[in-house]
Order: sequence, then structure tokens, then C-alpha cells
Amino acid sequence: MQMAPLMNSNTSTLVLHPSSQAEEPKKENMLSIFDSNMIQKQVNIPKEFIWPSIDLVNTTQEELKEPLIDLSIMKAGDEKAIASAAELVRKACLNHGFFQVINHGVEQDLINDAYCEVDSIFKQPISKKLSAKRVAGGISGYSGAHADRYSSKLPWKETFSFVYNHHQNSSNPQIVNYFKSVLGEEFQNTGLVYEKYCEAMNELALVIMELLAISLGIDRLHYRRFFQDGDSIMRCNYYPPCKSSGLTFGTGPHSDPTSLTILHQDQVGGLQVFANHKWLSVRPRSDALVINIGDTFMALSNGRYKSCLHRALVNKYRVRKSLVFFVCPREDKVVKPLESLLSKNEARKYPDFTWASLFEFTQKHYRADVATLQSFFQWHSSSNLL
Ligand SMILES: O=C(O)CCC(=O)C(=O)O
Repeated sequence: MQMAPLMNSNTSTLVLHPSSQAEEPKKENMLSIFDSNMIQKQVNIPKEFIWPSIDLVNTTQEELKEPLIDLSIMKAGDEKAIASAAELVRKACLNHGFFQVINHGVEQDLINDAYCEVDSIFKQPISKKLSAKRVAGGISGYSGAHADRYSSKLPWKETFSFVYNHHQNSSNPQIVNYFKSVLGEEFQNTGLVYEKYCEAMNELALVIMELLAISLGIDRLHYRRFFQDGDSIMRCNYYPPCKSSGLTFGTGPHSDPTSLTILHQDQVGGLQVFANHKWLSVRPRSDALVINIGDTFMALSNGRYKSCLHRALVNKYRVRKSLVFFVCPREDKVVKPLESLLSKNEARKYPDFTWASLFEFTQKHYRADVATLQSFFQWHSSSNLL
């Protein structure tokens, strides 16, 4: 049965009901309601949230042994330590693309403030959150379980996303303005906190880009220059507890179509990576940020560095939160590997593309999974758009 989302403005809840396009007859009593406050009290979760058993297997507690990189070496300019760190990063990226960084320069107080603002957003009544809901095909705004886009295998979470242009300046605080425009004047401080958080993420992203360039043996400033005027995306994830946590996911298995992801997860844990043929947990560290390679960086490295399948479990008893910064190039930048990266006679793995076109594909035509990039090129060649 296909399900389509509908807003019920009287009850201020998001109602899922059988789609009018569905071929099966409509059953009037088949209503399920998404409201994170209500839904977590239900004994049986709505079937739209139940994932196929093939996806649910393998919920191990085994941990990923990703490297922990101390980024203070970058500021200190300790070239020997940088070379060793780059080697660890290279090994991780050739295998699964995940590593963690400490001494990253983002103040703990700022991270704590960003989590406080997650609470202020998601504790709002559903009617307020829906007033900031993401528009079809767009990225910014509130989303409840992505039910505006999908009708099955829904993620057990609420998200709030917004864009950060690397070239924005303090006389035009875009994030503050965005928060005020969709949630009201009282969200000025929320906007200010995220403006600062994104600036810190952006600075950090450029440092990591340097380390990645060193690890690939190319001009160390190449990716810093490529990404310095990018259009990145910030997302706050709020995962309510779920009584049937074994039947659903907070975030289903997917690879990130973006370039680099910088994630902070709270102490509840739940992030897992599919590496070495199994699902492995990424242990939360409050002082660390989790970094992973996305599809676009995989293409920039001609497939050397892996954009790996990952997912987030939900907790039976506790709310889980995460802060995710998706680093992206400016949308019209052509994504292609540097000539000097290709060894003699090495074939190009992917055709050139712009981030704007891949972004549009994932926003309007495709639900990101492990095969996003391949599907994107197939779609483009069949529609002659590349
Ligand atoms: O919350 C997490 O740990 C993972 C989130 C994630 O993968 C995403 O938002 O794309």
C-alpha cells in the first residue's frame, strides 16, 4: 500500500494516509499519525516505520577501529606528525572512509550550545515545527520522519536542516535571518549559535581538506581552494526513543552524496558503519567529531577513497541527538579528479558532474543509498544531461 503524507492543520499532526494513487482500495481506518511526542508512547509502531528484516539483521555491538586523529598537529605545523596522521587517514579512507578527530578547534561550549538549541527546536509544538517545514524538493527546514518525501521505511527521527554558504559575512547573517523568518524573532539566538557552529565547521572542514590532500599526495591546498566558497548543509537530528527499536532505524542505511561529513553524536550512541562485511558501531566520544567521506569526494579521488554505507540505530529508552555538517562545493563547481592524482593510463571512474546536478538528483529523484552515484550517472546518461 502506497502512503502519502497530508497535513491535518486542526490537530497539528502529520497524518499518513493511503495515497489516492494506490491501486489497493482505501481503508478509512488506516490512519497513522506522526508526532514525536505521541508516537513514542505507542506500543506498536506504525508500519511505515518498520524496515524489512533483511535490513534489520546484524545489529552487533562490535566497534569500528577507526583512527583517532589529533588535529593540533596541523596548527603546530608538525610535519612529521602530519605525515603519520595522513597515513592513518589514507588507510581508513581506502577501506571505509571514517575517522574521528580530536583537538579540532571547535569549542566544547559551542557544541553544548548547539545541542541546547536542538532541544529548543524539537520541543516546540508540532504546529510550530510544521510552520518551518521543508518545501518539496528543498533542503532547508523541519522534516518529521521525511514523510513528506517517502511512504515506507521511514526513519524514526525529526530533522531540521539549513544551508551555510561559506562566503557569507557578518553583515548578512543568513542563518540568523533564516531562523527568524521560519520560526520567529525568538529564534535569533538559535540562529546565532548555528551561525557560529557552521563557521567553526567550515574552518575545520578546510583543515581536514588539507590533510586529505596530503594523504593523497597532491598539492596540499588543492581541496582547500576547491571547497573554500562552497554551499554546505547543516542538519540537526533528533531521534525520539522507540519501544520497538529493533524494527526501525533512526537513519536508514545510506552513503552521503555530499563531499565530507562532520558529525557530532551525543553519548547515547547508535551510529554504525558497514565495513569489512559487517555493521560496526562508532563509539561516541564527546571530545571528538566523526568524519566520513561522501560520494562527491569519492568521485574527486577517482574512487580511491570510499564513501561508506552507514546508519543510525534508535534507542529504546533515550532520546538521541546528532549534529551533522555536510561539506559541499559551490554548486556549479565541476567535480573531477586532479590529473596528477591519476596514475599513468588510469581510467576515469566517473564522468565530470556538478554538485548542483547530483544534489538535485538526490533531492528530487532518488533516495540516497549505497548506489547513489551509479544511479545518478545512469539517470543522467539516459536523459543526456551530463
Ligand atoms: O545521526 C547519526 O549518527 C547519523 C546521521 C546521518 O547519517 C545523516 O543524517 O545522514
